[in-house]
Amino acid sequence: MSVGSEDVKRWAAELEFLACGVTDLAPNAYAAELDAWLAAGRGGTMRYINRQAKKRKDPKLADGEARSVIVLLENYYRHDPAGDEAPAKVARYARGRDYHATMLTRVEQLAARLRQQGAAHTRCYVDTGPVAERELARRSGLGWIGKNAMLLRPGVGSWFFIGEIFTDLPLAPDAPMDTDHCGSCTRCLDACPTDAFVEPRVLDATRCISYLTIEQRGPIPDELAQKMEGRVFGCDICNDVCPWNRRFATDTSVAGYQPQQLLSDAQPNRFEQMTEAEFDAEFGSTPLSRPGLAGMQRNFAAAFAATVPSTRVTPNV
Ligand code: B12
Ligand code: SF4
Ligand code: SF4
Repeated sequence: MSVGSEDVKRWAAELEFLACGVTDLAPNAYAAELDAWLAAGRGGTMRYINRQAKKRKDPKLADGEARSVIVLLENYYRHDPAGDEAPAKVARYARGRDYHATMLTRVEQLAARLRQQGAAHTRCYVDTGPVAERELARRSGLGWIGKNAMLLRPGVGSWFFIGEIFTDLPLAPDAPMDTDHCGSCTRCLDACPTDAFVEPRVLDATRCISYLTIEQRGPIPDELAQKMEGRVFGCDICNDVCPWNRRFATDTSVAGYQPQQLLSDAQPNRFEQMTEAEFDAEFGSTPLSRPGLAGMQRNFAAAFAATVPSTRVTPNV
């Protein structure tokens, strides 16, 4: 049986992915933008992006056996007022189990089906691969790049992850989405507390609370710490204010994104007393394991620096 793009999309819908598109292995049309971003130091200490730049600019180098890329979107949104209002704020995407594993397992289910139907080669990525995921999604017709740098989808918004299957199946590519649905809106640019956008669609990661709390090693500069307002892991502001999300966000059907208690309980400062073993037991399978215990202690100290004069965090924050 020969597999076509429509078959793949039908199977993706059966697995309850939000959307599925197909693209080819052509070079990244925004390679120059990636180079400029890296050259300006916008990626800070995320040196892995420099190391992977060639592959990010040319998907063929990421996977020489593939002939098509299937791009999948996975809704992770859950109405969660307790998490939204918690004094210690964790970004929405990180309130459940580690999304890499949750989504990758589901992407691999689709890849297994492709192999049953004749694919000899499938390689799956969710966030961890040397590929420019937003650009692959844009050019497979799944959305446009908003002024907040996110991939947004008409009628959906941006509360989703992006994953891919590189495969040797020769699938018909979708037409890219080249339209801009932001119009004259600038809400995300205006709302960013650290002025991290150099211009629309260009984020200086070194000023972004998401980078500072998850990726950066070492202390968070005071000037930026003053703007964190309780954000101890990631930041959702430029997504929260977007009218597309306000209008269209709907709860995901995927159980793995169910918010866990995490930090929305009564003891938001408990990292102060925690041992490494306790942290691993409680947070080892969540995204909070990336900064680790020392990183979370640093984040709390910074996030409450405006209200707590010392580096110790008091119980009533
Ligand atoms: C490094 C990284 C970060 C960094 C830097 C983010 C950034 N904007 O560059 C930090 C730690 C700050 C970060 C934060 C977040 N991230 Co992040 N991150 C990544 C990662 C690993 C690489 C991104 C990258 O290469 N950045 C460098 C810039 C230059 O590339 P880019 O953003 O991909 O932009 C491409 C296009 O926009 C295009 N382009 C550039 N200019 C222009 C102009 C026009 C007009 C057009 C059309 C295109 C275009 O060129 C670039 C590629 O060549 C990707 C996964 C991946 N492998 O791609 C996830 C990823 C982008 N992150 C994701 C998420 C969810 C987040 C957060 C929401 C998490 C949070 N709540 O804290 C925030 C959002 C912050 C924001 N507004 O971007 C999702 C985004 C899903 C989506 N709907 O877009 C991804 C795709 C992970 C995933 N698999 O789902 N992230
Ligand atoms: S995630 Fe927060 S800090 Fe980063 S660009 Fe968006 S609003 Fe600014
Ligand atoms: S807030 Fe406005 S400008 Fe920013 S991404 Fe959403 S629609 Fe575009």
